[in-house]
Amino acid sequence: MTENIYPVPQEFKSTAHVDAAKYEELYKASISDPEGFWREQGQRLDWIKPFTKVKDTSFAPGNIDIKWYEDGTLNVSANCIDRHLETRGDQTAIIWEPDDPEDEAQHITYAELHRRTCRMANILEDLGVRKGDRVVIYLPMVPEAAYAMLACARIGAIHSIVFAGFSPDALAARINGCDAKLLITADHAPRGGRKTPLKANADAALLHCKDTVKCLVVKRTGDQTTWIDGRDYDYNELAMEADDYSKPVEMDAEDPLFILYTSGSTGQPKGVVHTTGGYLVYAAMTHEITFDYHDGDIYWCTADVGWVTGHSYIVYGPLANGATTLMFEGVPTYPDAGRFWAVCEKHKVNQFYTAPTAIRALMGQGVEWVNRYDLSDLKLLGTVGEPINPEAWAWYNDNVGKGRCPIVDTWWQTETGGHMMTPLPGAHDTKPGAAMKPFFGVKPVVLDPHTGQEIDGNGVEGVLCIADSWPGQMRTVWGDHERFEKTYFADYKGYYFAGDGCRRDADGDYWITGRVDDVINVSGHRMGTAEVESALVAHPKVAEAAVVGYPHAVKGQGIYCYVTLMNDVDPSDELYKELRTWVRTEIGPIASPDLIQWAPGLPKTRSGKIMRRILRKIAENDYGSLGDTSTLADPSVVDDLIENRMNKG
Ligand code: 6R9
Repeated sequence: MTENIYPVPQEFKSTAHVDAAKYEELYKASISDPEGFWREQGQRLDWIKPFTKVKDTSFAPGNIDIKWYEDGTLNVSANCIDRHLETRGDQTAIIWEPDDPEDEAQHITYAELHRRTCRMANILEDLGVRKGDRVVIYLPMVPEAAYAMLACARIGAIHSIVFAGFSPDALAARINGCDAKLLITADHAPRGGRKTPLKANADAALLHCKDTVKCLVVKRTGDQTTWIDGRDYDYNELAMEADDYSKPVEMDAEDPLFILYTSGSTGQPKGVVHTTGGYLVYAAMTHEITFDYHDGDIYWCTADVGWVTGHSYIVYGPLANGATTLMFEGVPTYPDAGRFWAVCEKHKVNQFYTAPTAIRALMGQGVEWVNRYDLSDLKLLGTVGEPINPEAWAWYNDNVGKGRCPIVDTWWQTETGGHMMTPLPGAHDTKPGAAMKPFFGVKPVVLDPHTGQEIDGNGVEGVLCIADSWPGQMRTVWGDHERFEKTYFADYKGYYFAGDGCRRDADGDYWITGRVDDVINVSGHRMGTAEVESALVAHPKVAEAAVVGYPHAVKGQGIYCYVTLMNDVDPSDELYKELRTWVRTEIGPIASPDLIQWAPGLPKTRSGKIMRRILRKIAENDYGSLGDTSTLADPSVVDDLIENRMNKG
C-alpha cells in the first residue's frame, strides 16, 4: 500500500476503552453471538421493565421487520437526565456557546437540565401534546432545542427537527408530512452575525398547515414578531409558571423517539423513524467507544441538531453517558476563522468532532488562525458527513491535533442512527480518508453492483451493504413501510443497501468512495438531485431541469443544474440569479445552485429517460469517458452541452 499509516499514539493506547486485542475479541463476539453481545450492552441503560428478548430482526423480502429489546420499557429523558442527578447533579451537562463571542456562554448542570426539561414537558402537555403525538422543532442551536427534544421524549411525543436553514415551504412539508400538533420555534436564529427570521418563516409555513397546529415561540433575540392569539404561545412566559417536575412516561423499546426527514435518490425527503431502546443503546455505546469518552471530558460536536449527527452526538449519546457536551450556535468563520479554536481553548475541549467541509474552508484561511490558540486539551479529533480528502486530513492532523490526536473518520447515515465504520482511536492505526473498520455488531459486505453477489477477499471494490441488523437501525419510513423496503432492501435482497460505494483495501480496511445513487453531498448536507429539479421546474419559465453533483474544492460537491427554458424565454443573467433565489426560497440556502447551464435539450434515451451519467461527466469536465451514447435519441445534444460547459477548465 502506498498510503501513509498513522499509528495509534502511545499515550492513547494505555488509557483507551478499547485496544487492538479487545477490538478483535469483542468484534468477533458481536458477530458470532449478537444476542449475547447486545444483551450485555443493553445494560448501559436504566430500564423500567427489563427486556428479556434482545434481537428480532428480518431483512427478508416482503417482511422487513426490525425489533430490538422489544419487551423492555424505559424513558429516554430519564436515561439522559434523571439517572445522573444523584452522582452528577452539579456537573455541567451542556455548555452553550452563543453566536456572538461577546455574549456569555452558559453552563447548564444536570440538575438545571432536569428542571428545564420538566418545565418544557409540562408546557407541551398543557398545549395538548400527548404520547405518540408529533412535535416539529425549528430552532436555532440554543439549549431550548435540547430541552424540547428531551421533553418530547419525557412525555412520549415524537419529535421531528427541521434545520433552521430550511425554507417555509420545506418546513410546511415536514409539518404536514408527520401531521404535527405543535411547532416549536424562536423569534430569530442568530448565526454568523446575521439573523434568520424563524418566526416569520414559521408564520409563512403555517399558512399551508392545518389551523389546529399550535406554535410555541422561544425568545432568542427579543425582536418583535407577529403574533396570532390562540395559536402562538410564549415559551419564556409559560416556563416561568410551569412546574419543575414531570414524570417520565414509560415507553416501549420500540415506540418511536423521533422522525428525521432526509433526502433520497427519488421523490421528496422521507421521514426516517428511530425508536427508543435500541437507538439509545447504540448512540450511547458509539459515543463512548468511538470518541473514547472518559468521565470529566469536555466533548464538542459542531453539527446542528437539525441533522442526525446533532441528535446522536450532541444530545442523546453524550447525555446518556453523563457527559459534558458543548452546543455551538455559530459558524466556523464568525467573527473570524479562528472561532472553532477559540472555543476549544476557552472551554478546554478534549474531543472535537466536525465535518470535512469546515476543515477545508478553514484550511483555506491559513494556519495562523489555528496557531493563535492553545489546543493542548485536545485528545481526539473526528470527522463525519462526507469523504475527507487526504490533504484536509493531514492539515487537521498536523495543525489542530499536532500529530498527537487520533482522527476518527466516522461513516454512518441518518438511517443508521450511529457510527457504522470508524477506526477506534486506541485500537486502529489510521489512513487518511479511510473509515477503516466496522463498529461492533456491524457486518459490512461489498457487493458486485451488477450481480448482487458478495465479493470476498481484500483489494476489492463495489457497493456497500450491511448483512444484518444493529440496534441503531431505522425501523421504517414514517407512514410508508413499503418505501422503506423499496429504498433500502429491494436492490440487493437480504441486505441493507446504504447507497454508498466502497473499497476494501489489501489490508482489509474500508474506504467509502461516495454515493452510487442520485444523492449529492454538499458541504456534508445530503440532497436528492430530484428535489432541486422539482424546485426548478416549479418555476414558470423552466421547461425541464436535470441536476448533478460536481467536484467542489470546499463543499466537496457543488450543485450543477442543466436548465431547459420554455420556448418563448431567453436566457439572461437576471434569470440566472432569479433561479438561484427561487431554489433558495423553495428549499433553503443549502440547496442554492452553484452553476446553471442553459441547455436547449437534455440527453435522453429513446424512451425519454435523462442520461445523468453523461451529464455528470460533462459537469466534471470529463469528456473523454462519456461511455456509450448510442442509445441517445439525439446525440447532437451532447456536443452542444459540451461546447457550452460553464466554467471551462
Ligand atoms: C451522519 C451523516 C449520510 C451520507 C452517507 C455518505 C456520507 C457520511 C461519511 C460519509 C464518507 C464518511 N458520509 N459520513 N462519506 N466518509 N465518514 O452524515 O448522515 O446526512 O444521512 O448522510 O453521508 O455518503 O451515505 P447523512
